[in-house]
Amino acid sequence: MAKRKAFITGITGQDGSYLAEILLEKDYEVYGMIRRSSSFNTARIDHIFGDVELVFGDLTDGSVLNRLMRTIQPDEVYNLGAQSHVQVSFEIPEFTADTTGMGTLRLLDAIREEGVRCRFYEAGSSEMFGKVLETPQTEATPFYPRSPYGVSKVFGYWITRNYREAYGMYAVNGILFNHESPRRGPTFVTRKVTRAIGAILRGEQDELRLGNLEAKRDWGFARDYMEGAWQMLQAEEPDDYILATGETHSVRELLDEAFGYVELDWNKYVKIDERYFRPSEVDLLLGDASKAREKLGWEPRVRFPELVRMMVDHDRERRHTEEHYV
Ligand code: NAP
Ligand code: F7E
Repeated sequence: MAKRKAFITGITGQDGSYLAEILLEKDYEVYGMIRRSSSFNTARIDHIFGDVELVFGDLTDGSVLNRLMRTIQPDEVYNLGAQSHVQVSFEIPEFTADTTGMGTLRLLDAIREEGVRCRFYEAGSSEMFGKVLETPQTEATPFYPRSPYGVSKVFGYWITRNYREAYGMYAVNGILFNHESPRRGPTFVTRKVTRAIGAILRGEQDELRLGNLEAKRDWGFARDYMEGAWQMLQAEEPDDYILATGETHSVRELLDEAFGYVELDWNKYVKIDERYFRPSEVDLLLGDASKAREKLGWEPRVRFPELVRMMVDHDRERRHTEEHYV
């Protein structure tokens, strides 16, 4: 039997790299779209470079998306590409909307235009709940985004639902709460903290500048969540699902857990810096993933303390200044 073909946007990112590994283990032929960059941007997938087919493209370039859908004819499309940094989205709102919002429309429309019969996954986000209207958040909780990023993801969510309803496409939204790993980008708060701990232990850093320590997040492990994304596309009918751990912790608790693990007192290192406060903040996220548990049999395997330790262990081992993800 011919291998199933998967197409991933954002394959060079945290989630894309885990998803590519998962799909290769399941014997898919994996195509990944990468952007041209003036320096290498494939550190997270270098270990599987020979096993995946990389093609150039960009979510802002519709003609390329059409050509890629026509020539590859994938069975499953995972749209993970995005300008994914919430604070940065306030600095570059139009680019964020173009990539993170309009990019989803361009890809869906390429699939429709080219008549490709595939299943489509959209990387939705708990940032859509923003200034939350109820806690815990479920698939029925109304959205109230608080950043250009969140607003762009709400567009991505609705256009995915609209293409499902209007054209009968198999298109699903994963509504994923924060998920982290040793491959997390270095400017997200978990990785910023664990990298700083590594540098402090090596005597390379003696200060860690952070913003709001009171914000609370539902933090899980990225690989668990990419297993869930794949499971969503295997269901008989397309539907939308939350993936979350059902636990919430403040940034302050993250500091306690991470610095406590290596027996350091974070109060000696952390300085509050106004630059890291957002124009409008998301104070509390806590997800209810019962639907994914009941309908897909999905469960998060890694809990908060284990996740933090995994990341600290990775970052204390690192001997080089450049990024080494795997
Ligand atoms: P990430 O590490 O920031 O990766 C983002 C990926 O998107 C990278 O491969 C990046 O390529 C690519 N990209 C950026 N702009 C693009 C463009 N214009 N055209 C094509 N590709 C572009 O993000 P992640 O944490 O893996 O998250 C994956 C997806 O899930 C994103 O859509 C994110 O918004 C969403 N999400 C993430 C979380 C989370 O907690 N991690 C939660 C909910 C939803 P370069 O490497 O070239 O920059
Ligand atoms: O911030 C606070 C910050 O940037 C978490 C993305 O993957 O998850 C991610 O978005 C919290 C916020 O993630 C610093 O104010 C304090 O309250 O790690 P973050 P995020 O904004 O939750 C969602 C689900 C996504 O979809 C996004 O793509 O931590 N915080 N001090 C800080 N945050 C950062 N980055 N840096 C600080 O110094």
